Amino acid sequence: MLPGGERVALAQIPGGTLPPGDVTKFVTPLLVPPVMPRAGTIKRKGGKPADYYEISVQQFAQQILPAPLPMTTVWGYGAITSASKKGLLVHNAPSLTIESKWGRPVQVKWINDLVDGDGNALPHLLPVDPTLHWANPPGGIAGRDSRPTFTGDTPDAYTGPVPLVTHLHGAVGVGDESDGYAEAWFLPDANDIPGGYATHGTWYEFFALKAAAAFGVSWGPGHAVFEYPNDQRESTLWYHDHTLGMTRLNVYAGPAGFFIVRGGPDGEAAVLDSRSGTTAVLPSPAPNEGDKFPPNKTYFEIPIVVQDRSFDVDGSLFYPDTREFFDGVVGPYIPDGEFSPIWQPEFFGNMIMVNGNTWPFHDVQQRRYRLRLLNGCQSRFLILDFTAIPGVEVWQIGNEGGFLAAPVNITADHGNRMLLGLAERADVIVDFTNVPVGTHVLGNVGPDEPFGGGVPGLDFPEADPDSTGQVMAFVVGPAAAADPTTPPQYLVLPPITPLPAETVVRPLALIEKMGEGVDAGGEPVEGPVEALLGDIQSGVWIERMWEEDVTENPAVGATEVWEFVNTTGDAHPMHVHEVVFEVVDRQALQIDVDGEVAQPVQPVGAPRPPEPWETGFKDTVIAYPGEVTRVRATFANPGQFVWHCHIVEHEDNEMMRPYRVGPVQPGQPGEPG
Ligand SMILES: [Cu+2]
Repeated sequence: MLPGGERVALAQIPGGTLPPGDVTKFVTPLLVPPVMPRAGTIKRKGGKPADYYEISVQQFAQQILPAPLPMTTVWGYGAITSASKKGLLVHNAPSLTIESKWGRPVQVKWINDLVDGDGNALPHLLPVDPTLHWANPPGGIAGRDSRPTFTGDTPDAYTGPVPLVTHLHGAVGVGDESDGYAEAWFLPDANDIPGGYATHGTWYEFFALKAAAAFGVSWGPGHAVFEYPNDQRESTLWYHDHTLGMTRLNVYAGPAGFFIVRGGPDGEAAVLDSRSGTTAVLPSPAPNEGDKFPPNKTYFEIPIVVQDRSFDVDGSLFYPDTREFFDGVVGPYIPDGEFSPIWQPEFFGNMIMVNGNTWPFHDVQQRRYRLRLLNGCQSRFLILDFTAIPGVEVWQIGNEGGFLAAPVNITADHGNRMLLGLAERADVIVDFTNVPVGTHVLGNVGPDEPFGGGVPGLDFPEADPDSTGQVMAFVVGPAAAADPTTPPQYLVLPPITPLPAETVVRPLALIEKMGEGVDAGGEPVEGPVEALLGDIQSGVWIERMWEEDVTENPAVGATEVWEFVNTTGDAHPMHVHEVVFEVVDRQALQIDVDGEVAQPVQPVGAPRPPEPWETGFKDTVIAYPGEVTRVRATFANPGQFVWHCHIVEHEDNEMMRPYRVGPVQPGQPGEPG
């Protein structure tokens, strides 16, 4: 573990009533998510044509666990309209992949369809803690998007209609009206919304007007229409819910999917083969719109999302309904104390789900594959471990922002292991050419607890080898044909254009707030109450809650370095909306006699350059404890966005802040119209 203080709480690997050992591994084939069908094409005078989608979130049952174990009730996105007769109107978790082309905008009508057959609102599948600063629809117009105050008893979980708002993670240059701002949520258009409830968040109407002006679209009950410009580098994005104080639960319930931007000057066609100087051949095809489902084609390019989940014996998703689950704290809970009664400081599922199935297998040939990997877990850092696959060779060629500066040989140079923080993506070439025919398991040696950096097995215990230490199996068979793809060592990736020099350096703080509670035996327990962000003035950090005014306000077009000063004991994957950034460096911080980061904050020693897989551009970066992690970004597009930790339990309880590019917008919430 890197310096930075004591680990304050151990994660609990126990889960629901279904033990991981009762779930047979490697009996379910990996789902290769098909492509989301378009509802149509929008042609605009003098503008670019756009792909148009109509996508709802619904509740349904899915066979996540292998049969004959029960199905699981989940939520997922799915198209409700298809321009083509062959389009798949399928709701699934993860959802179908949106395939987009560089320079061609995508417009989506996002629909909250969490209603039952009678049109009445469905309650949440999971326990919603109403004591956080959250969407709070029952608060009405005056009390929405607040931290409600309670008197008397500790409140029970919220069971009313569910707010949703979709964020496209990795979308660069998107208008703020389309970014899925956490206070732009909306309830389903249900028959039975209780009187006095807010049906949408604080920013919904302001953004509805902006969207109408920008794209001529109209928002209404239960839906919003967002547009993504897609003029960023070719890259792997993903879409998921982003509702204030509920993201951890909404995402755990299922709604998430891949969104791939292809083409452009930094796209696949610009990857060269160094032997010939001509365009290289990467493993393909990926699924296409119009492919059959289940597929009758073999795919050599596959998106893979790894998520952790726990289940009860009836197949339902398990997520703790009491703080006690985390660290034994039974109170005092709000309003008698400062602990939220349900919120978990972190959550670690005790099973691994890949593309919507626990521990699937995938038949592969002795040749190269391109895998677009995503860590979609709640709090779990993954260290994907290829060491049990003899003869495999793994090269990383891309990350969140597209292709790296150069391919990275994970096998030869990095011990055949790949660290993947929450929401990070890795575009990898996995070469099975020399892997013996048979079944081989992709492992995980990341911890079953908060991650602080360091070496598996040395600085922290590796994940349980019988459960979360296994991810999926590759069943290797002979190649059906010669492999036409370019060996990764010959790949010349598109040149990276560095950002301009920064004009502002902005020190920012990652903070954990501890509280004093008691366990069931009445013994005192110290535990996390919130995770927080803050700014730093004269080397001293200042806690900033979500409700406070914007403190990060880059000018339009400014290039800034943001310094994530991690004062906590754990690593946090920091995500900035709207931009991709360069990782500049990391540097140790002066530690005080108590082992805490000293104030005033003082970097010590030589800065450490980014890791080889952090070249190019990223949208999420691991900020290690006791270090400052510096990133550089150009803020080209005005508007109101957020930056936050992507441990979704942290994000939901204050580890997210609004930021604004450019001046206050006329008519924005909180400002005179
Ligand atoms: Cu965090």
